[in-house]
Formats: sequence, structure tokens, C-alpha cells
Amino acid sequence: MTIKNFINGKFENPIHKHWIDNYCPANGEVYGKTPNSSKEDVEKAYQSAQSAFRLWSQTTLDERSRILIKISELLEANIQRFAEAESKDNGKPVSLAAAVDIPRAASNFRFFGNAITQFASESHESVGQNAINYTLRQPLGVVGCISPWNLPLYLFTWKIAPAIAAGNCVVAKPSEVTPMTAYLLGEICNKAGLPKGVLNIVHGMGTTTGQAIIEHPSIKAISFTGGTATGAHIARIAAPMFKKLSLELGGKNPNIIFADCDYDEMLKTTVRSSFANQGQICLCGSRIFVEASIYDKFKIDFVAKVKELKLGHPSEASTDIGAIVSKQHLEKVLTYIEIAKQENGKVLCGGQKVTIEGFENGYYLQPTIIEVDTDECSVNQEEIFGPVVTIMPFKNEDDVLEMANKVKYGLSATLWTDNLKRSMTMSNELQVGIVWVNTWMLRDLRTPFGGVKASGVGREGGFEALRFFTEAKNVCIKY
Ligand code: TXE
Repeated sequence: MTIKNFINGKFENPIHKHWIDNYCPANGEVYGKTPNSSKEDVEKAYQSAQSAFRLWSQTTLDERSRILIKISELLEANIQRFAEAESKDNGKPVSLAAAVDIPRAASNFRFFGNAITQFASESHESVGQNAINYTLRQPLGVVGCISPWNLPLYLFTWKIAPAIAAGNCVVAKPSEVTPMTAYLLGEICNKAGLPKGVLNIVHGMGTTTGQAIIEHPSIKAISFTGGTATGAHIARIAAPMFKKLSLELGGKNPNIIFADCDYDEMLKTTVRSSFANQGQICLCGSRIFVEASIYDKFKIDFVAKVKELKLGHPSEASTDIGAIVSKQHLEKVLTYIEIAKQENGKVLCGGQKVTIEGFENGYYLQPTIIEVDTDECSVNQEEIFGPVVTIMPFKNEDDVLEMANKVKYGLSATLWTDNLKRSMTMSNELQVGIVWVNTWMLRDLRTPFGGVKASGVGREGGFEALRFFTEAKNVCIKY
């Protein structure tokens, strides 16, 4: 299967005919190729976006909304096909892609198709000065969207949908590790009647194609989700050109469990928040802190539950844990398990590569729980982004709050407690962008989404995303 760029509504080979192998993590085999697009391809995509901008930015909100909702419906009608493609590219269970990734990609278009019809700006009457100010919210022009491999179509569309809803035209690049569903999206956009040039998808490596997008002098904004080091690099390139930046980066999220919680609900959800999508979600609760009085019980129950998870080929309906996204990433995660052992961590379960009959070269790793004796060890401080969690006990609120905040990241936190005062005071004190109390990853697309510290700058979601993708202009009229 040869993936092509989607420029001006047409599928095209990269100008210089440079390609990257596309791997299937479930069996470690190359099953296709993806363009490694050059600066010239990005320029072509930019020109196409720029030519479409005037008309698209003048298209009525009703019409934009209608097209976005049509894209959403077409995605919904093709869930199985997209889910299978996502799974083949990423290694995640098909069942997960069909239940979460693709429906959410469809929701992203539906949500922003509706949101744009409700988005409004303010007016300010300058009392006593006979003047009125009103604010225009104008689209930026051509914007860049760069997304990662863990939730490929889900995060790709989370950026594209608000960008085009707000009247911008887009040059977008999915991760070179998981390009397939972004490729398929082009076809759907054409069927939905999205005018050509409004969305342009260029495939390739971060260091070639991604770099060309962030360096492009006329691309007005970059919306990026990915690693913290890449985010810092993008900021260094884009900031001197005064591009608007939204950076959603890594996380090392605490999952804080108090003895007074609903234990069964907590246990069930903690298995999910630890290992869903092979632990490759920036929101996973990878540092588990448990109140000392229930620590021993939790440890036994958690290990037992995690051992029940079925690791297998992503297309098996019974599979809970599929393959890790790439060989390189599997090796990175394994290295962290070794570091944990050197730093006195005790592997309570998992920790080993798994060979599945018939798919011997696939990238499988057991879900892994590591008991640590200090929150300062590397596996408790650095983002592993795989099926690895740490557990350790804590004494009281102050103690756990200090440990929770003592990392460079600040994306999300989960609190398990039945105490309202504690959940509210701790939510105030946690240095994160999102707190879940007695739940995890319950998403309402209207809410601001993003992190603090090394987890990024800016917020996605709801009107925050529409504000990001528009420029406010104040008009003051004296009468
Ligand atoms: O991400 P990269 P990688 C974390 C996780 C993971 C680590 C590295 O810890 O192990 O990051 O993952 C594009 N200019 N997260 O290396 O490189 C790249 O092509 C422009 C957390 O896969 O940041 C891809 O499209 N673009 C995370 C996107 O950036 C560049 C999800 C992300 O890739 C570029 C993924 C450049 N110079 C990884 N270099 C989350 N927050 O959910 C790379 N890219």
C-alpha cells in the first residue's frame, strides 16, 4: 500500500520520490510506504491552502458546519475500515480503535461543526465616551497541524476540525509512524465536499516534512501534539517568527488513591488508566500513589487484575493489550524497565517482551507494575509512554501533593476519594491542566484541554481551540 500526499484535493507522490517504510507493529513487517515529503512538497501544500483561503474564510458558518458534520457522518459510516487501518498501523486492538479512536475522530468534526455556529465575540461600550468597541474573530490564514502516533486520527482531527471550522486552511502532517488513517481521511473530505485546498496532508519525517512546516514563513500558527523535546524545538524555531503556538506535550500523571474511595470502581479504572492503548496515552496515570492503610491490599488486587489482561494480536476480539507502536519505542520502554531495576525498583508483574505464535517479530510487551521506594527515581520522573506504571504508598495529603507536583510535567491528575473537601482543595493545589476525581479520561469536548510546565502551552477543546485558530481584532467606533 503506497500512501500519497493530499494536496489541493488530489493524491500525489512526493516531488523527490523519497519514501519511508511503513511497519505493522503486530508482526514487525513492512506493509507499505509513506512519502518523506520535502520542503517543495510543503510549499506546494501551502500554495494550495493559501489559494483556498479567501473563499473558505468567506464561506458561511452554516455551510462550513454542514461540511464538517458530513465528514463526521462519513467517518461513522466507515468505522470498521478505519479502525482496522488504525490498528494495523499502530498496534492497538481493533476493538479499541472501533470504540474510541474513530468515533472520537468523528465527534471532533461534529463537535466543531456545531461549535462554530455558537462561537461569538464580545462588544464593549465605552460609557460616557460615545464609543462602542466590537471584537472580530478572524481566521489566521494557513495554519500547520502536527500530530503524534499514539491516537493517530483522534489527535489529527482534534486539530484540523477547529482550524477549518474557524475558516483557516491547513497544512497537516500526521506521524510518519502512523500515516494510514490520515491518508484515508483525504478521500472522505472530498466525498463530503470540502473545497479543495482547505485541508492539505503532507506525510513525512518530523525532521524533514515537519521541519519544513514549522519553518515556513507564511504558516501563521502551529498546533502540535507530541514529545516535550520536539515541542521545545518547535518553540525555538517558531517563536522568532511570531507564530501562534499550541503545544500539547508529555505527561507523568499521578493517580492518587485514598482509602475512602469506591475501591472496586477505582481498581477497574486504574487498570484502564494504566494500560489502555498499551499505556501510550499522554493522560495515562503512570505514577500510582496509594494511601498506606490500603497499600498492601491494593498491591495484591492490582497485580491480580493486571495479570488477567489478555495480551494478543490486535485483531483478536479478546485482546486487551496489543502491540507497542514501533521497535524503537519498545526498546525505549524496555530500557526504562532496566533502569528501574538498577534504581531499586521491584517488578511486581510483567517486564518482559512476549512472543506470539505466528507473529514472532511483533512488538509485544507485558503490562508492567514496578514498586518504587522513592518518587525521585527515573521511572517516576521521566515519561516512559508505554505499559509501565509505578506504585508506592503515601502517608497523608501533604505528602502526596508534594510528590505529585515534584515532576517537570503537569498534564493531568486523578484523585480517588469520597471526601469533597479534600478533592476540592487538592484540585486547587495540583500543578496540572486537568484533574479527574473518581474517574479517568471522561471527556467533554467543550472543556479546556492542555497542560502546564513541560506538558505544554495553550489549551485545545471547545471555544479555546476556536480562539487559538482566530485572531481577535478590536474595532472602536465613536458616534
Ligand atoms: O514524538 P515526536 P516521538 C512522547 C513520548 C514518546 C516521545 C517521543 O514520551 O516516547 O514523546 O515520541 C513530528 N519539526 N510523546 O519521537 O518526535 C513527528 O513527525 C516538526 C507524547 O514519536 O515529538 C510527529 O508527527 N515536527 C505524546 C510529531 O512531531 C516534528 C505523543 C510527534 O513526534 C519534528 C507522542 C520537527 N523537528 C509522543 N520532529 C503526547 N503528548 O501524547 C518530530 N516532529
